[in-house]
Amino acid sequence: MLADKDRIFTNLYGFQDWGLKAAQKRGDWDNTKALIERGQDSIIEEMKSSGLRGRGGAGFPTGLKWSFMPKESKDGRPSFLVINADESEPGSCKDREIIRHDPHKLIEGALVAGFAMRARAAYIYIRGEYIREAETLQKAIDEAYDAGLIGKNASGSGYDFDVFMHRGAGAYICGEETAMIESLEGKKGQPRLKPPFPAGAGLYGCPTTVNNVESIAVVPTILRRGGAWFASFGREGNHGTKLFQISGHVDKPCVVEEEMSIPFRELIEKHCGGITGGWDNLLAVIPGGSSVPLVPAEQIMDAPMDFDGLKELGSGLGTAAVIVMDKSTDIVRAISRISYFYKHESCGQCTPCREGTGWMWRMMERLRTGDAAIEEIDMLHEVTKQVEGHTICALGDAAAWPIQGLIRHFRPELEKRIHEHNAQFAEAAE
Ligand code: L3W
Ligand code: SF4
Repeated sequence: MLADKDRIFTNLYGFQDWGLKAAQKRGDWDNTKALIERGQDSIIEEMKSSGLRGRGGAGFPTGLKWSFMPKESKDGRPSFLVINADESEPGSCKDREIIRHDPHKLIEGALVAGFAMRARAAYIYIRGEYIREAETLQKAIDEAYDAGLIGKNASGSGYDFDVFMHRGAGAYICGEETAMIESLEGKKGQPRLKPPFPAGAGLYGCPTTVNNVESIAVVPTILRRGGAWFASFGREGNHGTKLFQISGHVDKPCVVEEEMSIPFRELIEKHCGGITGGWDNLLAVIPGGSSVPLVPAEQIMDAPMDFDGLKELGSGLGTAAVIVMDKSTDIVRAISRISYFYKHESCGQCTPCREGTGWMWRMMERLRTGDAAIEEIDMLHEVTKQVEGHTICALGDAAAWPIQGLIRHFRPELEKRIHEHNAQFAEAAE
């Protein structure tokens, strides 16, 4: 278990004030100028050595991503950092806690990361429903400006750097990095085709890096304590500390910072007081937010909670939003509800997703009630395969994978419902 001295988010539960003075007492903004004076290349190398992988779901190596940004400006074009605070993945609620209770970690991280990428400014795109969080964040940004920590000659470093907050308007798809860029430009939030990646052509056509809130908020601590310190946690290729968000059928749902790769059982025992009704009552877990396939109880128990460990189980760490379901769960209904979410949130610009998400949800509803033919299970699986990998952005995959997970692990339950429904129908007809 992670020792208190190794926690980055020391005010995660808001026991102390989030404001600048209290944040400084906790170590934030401590000689930020010295961090900047290390120079861009040195900061990027330190981030690479930390092994930090993006905390927004995809797990792309952060230092490597920053290194894609140009060292020289072409045609006088500025570079930008965009921070993804559009936390909308069902189950995810960690970025919210950072913004509520530790906003200065994010703003200081924005400055240092922005400097490392030679960015002119950071845009923090915050989920529209996070009304109080947006108020807190804006106040924290204002405090940082007033104290000379950001803005002209930020923190006395000689570097000019602005931080702007932009509120979303409630579309899940704006969490996809290129849809977010479109939305920031004032357009309809629809994903762009990649490549080009944002590092080549992003906000207003300028080089841009989009990073998740948690990825940026850990940067100052990594630089102060060293990449090797961060890399000392977790397994090879899965380093660092991580915010896990555990919801569902546990005794105490919570957001907690833990060592990457902690086994699932230990995570739940130590922080959540166990599974409701005991371990024998566990049915399945969605370990990384609604986009990743569920893992049945017997497979998840001793699994390391990290990118590679969960990938081996056919699932993923995603945002580490761990949704625990006990045996009282109607698992077919749960996945059908997730299907409805993706159908609702599809931006509609590519056919496999626009049409496929509706098809998948309607078939899921038929399977939920059992009012389907046995062959429709394979037919639905086939539809998920037609959507997966055939769309502009990852929403198509995210809609397909939970259903594939259900069919892989709970086919007998689907068949049982159809047989029971047919038996009832036959009985009624007699
Ligand atoms: C330059 C290359 N850049 C990749 C960059 C790319 C992006 C990052 C990862 O989806 C996942 C999705 C959800 N040159 C590059 C390059 N990059 N190759 O690296 O890219 P990618 O395409 O692997 O992922 P993505 O499209 O960003 C994100 C999953 O996250 N998810 C949850 C999302 C939840 C939220 C939320 O609530 N805040 O976002 C859960 O699993 O399904 O698979 O920056 O540009 N050659
Ligand atoms: Fe839009 Fe869906 Fe296509 Fe993504 S996959 S661009 S959400 S239609």
